[in-house]
Amino acid sequence: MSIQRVILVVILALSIGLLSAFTVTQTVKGQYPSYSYPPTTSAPAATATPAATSKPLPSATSSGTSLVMYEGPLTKGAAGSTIFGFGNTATDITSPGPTLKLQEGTTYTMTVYNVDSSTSHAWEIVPTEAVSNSPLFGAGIDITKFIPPGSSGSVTFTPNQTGNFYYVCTQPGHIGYGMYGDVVVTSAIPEFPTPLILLLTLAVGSLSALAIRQAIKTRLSPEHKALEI
Ligand SMILES: [Cu+2]
Repeated sequence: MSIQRVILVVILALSIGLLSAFTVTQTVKGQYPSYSYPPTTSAPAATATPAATSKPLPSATSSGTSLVMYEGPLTKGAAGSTIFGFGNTATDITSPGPTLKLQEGTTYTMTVYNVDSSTSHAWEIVPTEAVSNSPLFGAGIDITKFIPPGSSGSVTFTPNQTGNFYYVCTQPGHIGYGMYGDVVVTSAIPEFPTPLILLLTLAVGSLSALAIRQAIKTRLSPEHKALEI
């Protein structure tokens, strides 16, 4: 085998290595399209511990990661029709409410306290900023019968889809009164960072070339073995 052929084989091996790494990367990316590196490690926004009050305890059996939100009249920023909202605590209710950060595949139990003294509210996750009778991930609390003033409700759900969604109150007109917030669901699987992809590409390409070089060397005739390839 001539040197030229060996070089050709090495180039071919490098190309195969590059293509393999690229294919693996693209496959992984295709499976987890909406993920960004570094992974979001921040804790879910709504993790405030419920205030020790006389409010009734959640009726649902709790499981998974516990989340708590409060809903009712705005504690700040009320203007025009914007009078209701959501908060991580009973004394920090805003419109829009705090962004709820969730991870795909994690089970959550959300408890929502209605701290309003006179108006019933509800809570659900929806794909658009509109009331739905079919909440996303089944994440809805009293969406048709509503949470009475001073009471609370719970729901256990597992996001099975990444993306940007919303949580809203289902009482007619309450979205217009300010009762909405963002929901961000991220994947649990991290994407390969670009430097790692390059390193992997180089490693696979180099290893392929090295293996082929060794294979060729062992088959060379004695006089060709003296040549360095
Ligand atoms: Cu409401």
